[in-house]
Amino acid sequence: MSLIATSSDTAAEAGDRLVRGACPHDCPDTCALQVTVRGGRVIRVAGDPAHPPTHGALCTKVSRYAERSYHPERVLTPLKRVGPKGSGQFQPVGWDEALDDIAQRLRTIAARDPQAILPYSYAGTMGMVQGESMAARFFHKLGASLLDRTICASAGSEALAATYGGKLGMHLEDYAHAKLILIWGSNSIASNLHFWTFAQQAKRNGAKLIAIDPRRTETADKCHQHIALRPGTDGALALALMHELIAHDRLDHDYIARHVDGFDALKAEALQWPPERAAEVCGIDVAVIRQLAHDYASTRPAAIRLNYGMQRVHGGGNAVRLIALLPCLTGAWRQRGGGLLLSSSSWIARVRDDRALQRPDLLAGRTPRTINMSTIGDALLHPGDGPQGGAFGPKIEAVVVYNSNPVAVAPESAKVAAGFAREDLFTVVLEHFLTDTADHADYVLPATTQLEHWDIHGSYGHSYALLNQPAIAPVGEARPNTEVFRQLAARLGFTEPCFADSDEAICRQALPSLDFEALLRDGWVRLPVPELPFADGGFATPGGKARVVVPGLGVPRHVPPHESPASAPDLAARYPLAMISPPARHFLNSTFVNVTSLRSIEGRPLLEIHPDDAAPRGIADGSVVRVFNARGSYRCHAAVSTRARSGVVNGLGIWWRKLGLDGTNVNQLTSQRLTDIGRAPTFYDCLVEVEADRTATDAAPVVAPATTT
Ligand SMILES: Nc1nc2c(c(=O)[nH]1)N[C@H]1C(S)=C(S)[C@@H](COP(=O)(O)OP(=O)(O)OC[C@H]3O[C@@H](n4cnc5c(=O)[nH]c(N)nc54)[C@H](O)[C@@H]3O)O[C@H]1N2
Ligand SMILES: Nc1nc2c(c(=O)[nH]1)N[C@H]1C(S)=C(S)[C@@H](COP(=O)(O)OP(=O)(O)OC[C@H]3O[C@@H](n4cnc5c(=O)[nH]c(N)nc54)[C@H](O)[C@@H]3O)O[C@H]1N2
Ligand SMILES: [Mo]
Repeated sequence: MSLIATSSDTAAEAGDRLVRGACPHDCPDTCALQVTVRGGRVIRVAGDPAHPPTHGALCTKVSRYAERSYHPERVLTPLKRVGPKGSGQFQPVGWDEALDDIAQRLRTIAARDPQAILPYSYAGTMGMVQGESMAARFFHKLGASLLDRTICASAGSEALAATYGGKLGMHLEDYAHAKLILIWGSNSIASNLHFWTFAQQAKRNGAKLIAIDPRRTETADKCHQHIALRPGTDGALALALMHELIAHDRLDHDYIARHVDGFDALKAEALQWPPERAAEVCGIDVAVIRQLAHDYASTRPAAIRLNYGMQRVHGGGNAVRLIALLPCLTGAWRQRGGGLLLSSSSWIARVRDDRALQRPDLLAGRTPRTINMSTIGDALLHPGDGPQGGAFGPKIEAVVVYNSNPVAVAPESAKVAAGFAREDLFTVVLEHFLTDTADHADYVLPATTQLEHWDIHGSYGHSYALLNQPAIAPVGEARPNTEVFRQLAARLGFTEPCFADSDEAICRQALPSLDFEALLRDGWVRLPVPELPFADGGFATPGGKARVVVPGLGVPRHVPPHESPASAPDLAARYPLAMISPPARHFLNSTFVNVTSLRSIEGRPLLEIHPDDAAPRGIADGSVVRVFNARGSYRCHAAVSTRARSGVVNGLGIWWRKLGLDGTNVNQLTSQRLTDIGRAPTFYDCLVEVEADRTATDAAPVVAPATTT
């Protein structure tokens, strides 16, 4: 901690403290923060100029982090439910009363079968400490059901790991050296801003940027070319590119011979995909595919920034496998600025001590069932007839939610909300705010924000580790997640010493080989990673080669969407439009929706619809529409715009349900069907119909946000 340097917006004063932190949010950028504290209050959150990925810049959202932490609606005391389930009616209670009662309820259920208790968490914070450390220890010792954390990235991650042996790829900084960048299934300006800086550097040095995305995003606007394919057809496009590389002999035969396992099988598959066939499937011109293959084969260095947006469809896993093989066929990995990045999270995983953090040994030989978070609606409502079949086991009697807002973010949310509304379900939610999920709690426990607790972070988009030191004391009566699980462990009589570890001690346990003093001093350290990861092969697979054929997965192929006019014509006769629901720029999933300054930039829940689809339906720009399918109906405002391609509508996410017109959001329409690999949700594989809502007055939300009574 030192005196802050003078800055343009907030002049430093004597006595100001500068605290080093890390952005906790679920974003590939994981920025290094500099937090200025004056008189015990945070007055400024800025990016660290010395951290190469952050280079002193923050996104609009996180530069408002103090506004979020001091938000007047923040939950500041434990709350106990006083109204019907889901009504969001609570009264404040003391911590001891809340924890005693929660411990008693969990003990009673665990005495019958601890698997009736389910932790539900995701990446509200990506911190290792406030994520799965004390919480994992607690649930392991309890013997609770395990959670399969699939809601975001498991299709692509498992596919990437099947191909390269890990979630490994190009270094973020090296994109500046590329001469061609395919920005594939990613709205980088919205969701990966610090990558965009390097892409712009490349652009200034003459690189061509191509966006491959059904939506004309703000990123696509700034690329040289935009290829608006149909959702869920990326695998077909990748196969046609391979077809062209093979047909015109643009392969790096030496790289393939030494570093690719199973090329002949891939070749046989790709030769089934002449560009004409893919053009038909993808809904794009054949000349576009030929040109793209030519550009990719003839430009050096050629980089791909793949993001998770393209794997939220039935064939998402196979599509990632195919795209990940492209730089292996052209030898793009050889040059700095060539290759691919989807996720870099195996770099941090290699130095993280998960056994120390999570203590799976506390299971003591028990093997609890695993429940998929992406089908939580079915899991809460229909044990026995979900994808788990008859082996589901005991009904879920208690859910402890932290770092997640499933009622808003999980698919088919009518079922999720109905599940959380079960009167016989005991629900505890650790939260900053009364989210849609917290509204369904029996107890809401006030959690600290990143300004108030210790944590330690890796990143899935760069190659550094970061430490977050608390800048201020907890606001109100908030407590770190870890402290809640420590206290519950004590009440349940768990006496292992690990339940007494402090948060700072857990930070020190997490990455034992890194220099903790350097983390304390600088806030971040670069991980021990090779300069050019696969320039000379060295994939992390058993044989060291990139894999075409993977045991259990066969040869990668194009897997069509569950729901599309081509793959489900009967369904498409009723619901002819494909809907995708990518993130809105000023929200982070459902986080920040309640920050007024950010919500006012986004305006209101929108459905982008192409003029050719709007006109025959009599839909005017700004009017209220009803979007529906067999799973549900959702009303929002139409944005008639060529940001949508014809045949595809874009429902920008993820609004809080209670801030929507009918107390619903876009996940009312999405399905619980899963991807080909990784058991992940298929948010962007969803047919709908849209009609003008002639009864609607253009009114403000009819459901007011819940308040504390
Ligand atoms: N501002 C902001 N930043 C975020 C997030 C956020 O909500 N807001 N979310 C964070 C999270 S949780 C994650 S996982 C990461 C990555 O988050 P992602 O959800 O991958 O976000 P995007 O990079 O925006 O990628 C989505 C893009 O994929 C496009 N897309 C949809 N379907 C298809 C398809 O079938 N094929 C192709 N080629 N493209 C398709 C969408 O139109 C959109 O532009 O970003 C993080 N960053
Ligand atoms: N239709 C549609 N649905 C989607 C997506 C989409 O693109 N379209 N994207 C999907 C993706 S990629 C993801 S990753 C998921 C995201 O789903 P979630 O991981 O559930 O993310 P958020 O909605 O941001 O909710 C995180 C919650 O954690 C809370 N939180 C933050 N920090 C802390 C903390 O330190 N302690 C505690 N106790 N709470 C904290 C926040 O207040 C917030 O309410 O949503 C998925 N859902
Ligand atoms: Mo995500």
